[in-house]
Amino acid sequence: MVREIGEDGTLAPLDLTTAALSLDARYFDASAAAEGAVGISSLLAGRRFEGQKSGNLSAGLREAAFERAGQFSCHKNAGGELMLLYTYFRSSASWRVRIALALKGVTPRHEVIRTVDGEQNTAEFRQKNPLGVIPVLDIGEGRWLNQSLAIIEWLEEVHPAPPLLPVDPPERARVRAFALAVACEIHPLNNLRVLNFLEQMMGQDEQQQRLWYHHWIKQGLEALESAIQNNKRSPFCFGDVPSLADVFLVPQIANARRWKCPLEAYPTLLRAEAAALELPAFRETAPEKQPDAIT
Ligand SMILES: N[C@@H](CCC(=O)N[C@@H](CS)C(=O)NCC(=O)O)C(=O)O
Repeated sequence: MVREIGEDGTLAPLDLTTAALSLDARYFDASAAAEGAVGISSLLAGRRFEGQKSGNLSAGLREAAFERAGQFSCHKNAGGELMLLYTYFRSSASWRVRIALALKGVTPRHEVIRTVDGEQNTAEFRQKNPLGVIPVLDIGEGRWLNQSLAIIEWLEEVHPAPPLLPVDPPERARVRAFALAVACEIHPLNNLRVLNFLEQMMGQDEQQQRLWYHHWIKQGLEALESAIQNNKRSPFCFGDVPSLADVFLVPQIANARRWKCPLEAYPTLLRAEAAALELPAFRETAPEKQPDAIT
């Protein structure tokens, strides 16, 4: 049993699950996480433990930490295979999952589903997701997860560090509401199949589709901007570390930019986007960095 020395000198058992939950994303060490370690030694550094000096972890404690953190590792399914993400470089919903996986240090294999060619509509793919949309995450043993938010919340549960939701329940609800505004209010109206329907079934030309897209983006982004415009100080949507809100925001902004939507009216969103894109988990998972990207 390892005991932590509190500021007032009291001793408390060290709960490594809680410790890992409070891991600050800035200290997240992706390479350590690749080994299942989740950067836990940087988490524990600077804290005081019974019988040892601050910042000087005993081999025993380090080992215990790594062992505990290893239980969070979900790179591999029960059969020892890497998880498989069905993705497409331009799919913003898939990008959300790519970001979340990268933030957690989880590296699945990728299988490309070219939605522009209708590969999501094959009977084989619809077995994995009857709705015929990506992303889908194959976690093994015939289990496929769909809906980016459900996938990311699953990931959050099995791989809690670094956390993508704040600790405070009302704040958690605000962050979720922000992500849901993207997932349920903005993105579905601008999805490929909706735009295809406008064109093919309703005879709307490109200009009319653009009008549709711009209208719903403007309405959605205005609401998101006002949801966080009181945040004058912290770089990300809801604080000093990226959350679910940033994971959903960044791909949506990129999508809006691709459709040439004016974005100057959303300075707080753009600031959060810039902060997120400083991080490799956002930058390296971007559409243009994907092997299937069309140049
Ligand atoms: N709400 C779903 C949306 C998934 C979705 O619409 N994916 C798009 C790509 S971003 C897709 O597969 N579209 C195919 C189509 O519209 O036919 C999620 O968050 O996972």
